[in-house]
Amino acid sequence: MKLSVVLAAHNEAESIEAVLTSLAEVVDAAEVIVVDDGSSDLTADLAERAGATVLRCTPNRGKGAAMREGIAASRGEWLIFLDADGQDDPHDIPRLLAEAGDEVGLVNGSRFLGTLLPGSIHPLNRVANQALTALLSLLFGRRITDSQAGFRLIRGDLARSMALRSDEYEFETEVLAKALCSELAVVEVPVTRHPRSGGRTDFRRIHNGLRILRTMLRERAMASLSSTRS
Ligand SMILES: Nc1nc2c(ncn2[C@@H]2O[C@H](COP(=O)(O)OP(=O)(O)O)[C@@H](O)[C@H]2O)c(=O)[nH]1
Ligand SMILES: [Mg+2]
Repeated sequence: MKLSVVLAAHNEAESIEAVLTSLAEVVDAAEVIVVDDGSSDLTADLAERAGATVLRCTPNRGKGAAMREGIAASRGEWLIFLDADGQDDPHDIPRLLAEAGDEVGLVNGSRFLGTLLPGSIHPLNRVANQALTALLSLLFGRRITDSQAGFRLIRGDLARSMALRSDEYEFETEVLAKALCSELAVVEVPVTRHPRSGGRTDFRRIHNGLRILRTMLRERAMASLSSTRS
């Protein structure tokens, strides 16, 4: 299978090399695409030195905008998404790949089915994540355990055909909602979540939480609209 790995990275100079090294030990990807939009540190140079294809975009627009650039540039039959900050463990990738069947569109790496190591999630984010995940499950009629998972395997054609518009952290919700509305299956596998190995998150709880909620409701409304039309 032709595999592309897509990572959004913003000021991740402390972790990017280790993530790419560990990735290369685990999978033989056809391409590794790092999208850096406006880091003020050496993220892009370090990623290039580690052998990744680096897309440099300016100005900084957020994780979703970066991921959309990476997806558009990708050519893989399947795409792996993971964080560049060391929170996701490339050693979990074989577990994701094992689910890549003909009927499957997206394999979600669930931290709640797996292990959240101490310091890997703020208690408030954990509660908010679980509330948003319960709402998404209700809205889309499918029990999901981690709506905000960034660690995923997705069919390349499916990802590239989604008219994605997320600029920030609502990207995860938009991709998951669109996959749930596709004809293909969404499956979940347990993954381990580590604390950040350096740097810090750009996630702003209220601002980004509201964007996630708005995206969830919009995707549900759009799905209902298109099913009444067809
Ligand atoms: N290119 C790019 N990547 C971003 C941006 N914001 C976050 N990321 C990356 O997206 C991934 C997840 O972001 P992070 O802030 O760690 O989210 P958290 O794990 O939910 O706290 C990391 O690899 C970040 O470097 C951004 O504005 N641009
Ligand atoms: Mg992170």
